[in-house]
Amino acid sequence: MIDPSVTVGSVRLRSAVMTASGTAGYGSEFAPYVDLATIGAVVTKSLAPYDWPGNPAPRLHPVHSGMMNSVGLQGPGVDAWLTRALPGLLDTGADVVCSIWGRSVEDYRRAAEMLSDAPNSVVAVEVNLSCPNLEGRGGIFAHDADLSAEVLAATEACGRPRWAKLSPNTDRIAEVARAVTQAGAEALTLVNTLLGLALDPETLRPTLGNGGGGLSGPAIHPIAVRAVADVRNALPDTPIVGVGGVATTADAIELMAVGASAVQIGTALFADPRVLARVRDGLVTEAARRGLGSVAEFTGLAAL
Ligand code: RRO
Repeated sequence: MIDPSVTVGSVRLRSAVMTASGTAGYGSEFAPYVDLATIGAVVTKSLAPYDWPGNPAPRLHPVHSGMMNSVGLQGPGVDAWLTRALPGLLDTGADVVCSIWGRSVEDYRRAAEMLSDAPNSVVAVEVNLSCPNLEGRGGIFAHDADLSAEVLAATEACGRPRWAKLSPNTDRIAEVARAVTQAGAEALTLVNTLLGLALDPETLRPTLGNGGGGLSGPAIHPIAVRAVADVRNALPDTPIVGVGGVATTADAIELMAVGASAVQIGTALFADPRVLARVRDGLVTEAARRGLGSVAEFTGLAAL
């Protein structure tokens, strides 16, 4: 028997496969397609301490090898999520990672405080420092190591492990990773989307309502693999959750082999949410074929 479970720092997950924030709703939306109690965790769309309307439509647009999005952080806020969406999600038996965002350090602090009494099945908080679609705030938090560290230090009140989600739109990812780890992040989620722009070929106007957006999907997979490898090399003791263009078992193994303890699947869910179960099972099958005793043994297996 192959052990399918993995650990991300102090958090034990039933499977190495999670949903990626923003691609599976806030609640039990995916329960009709996959038994949510058998995946690693459901990671929520990022929540602020207040409700937020998001960006004008269109918010999603398919491109070669991936997808562009500019959802603009739409959400009901942490309190409304705790009372309206979380109970139904917990009924599925899922473990949950709550992703939070803010426009200021204070916002992140408030969002974290609101989670202090959340049920134990909210096993971690993912601190999203890397949304590409937030304007009027002077850029992406995760491009500033000091500011990112300040945010992490401010989120301790959530009372559970914090994973810092970082941006691939910088060559300083290892520097930011070090800063947030020293400030209290137990793990790192690598990576968010890449800044992109796509035009309608006829009108030559941006395809998304907000202009540019974040690129995700197979196109960014090698970028995610590189980011995980670089950060693992710089911080070998910090657990990493790999995310970026995972659509197959081989993609997941690639991220784990360069150092990820677990993976998240996002864009591929739009085509078929059952990819979660396929990769969950594929990791076990592939571990057996390679003579491993557990899925966790894929972590760091790369011959770099
Ligand atoms: O809501 C979004 O537009 C969004 C977020 Br919060 C994020 O972290 N990454 C992304 O590609 N889109």
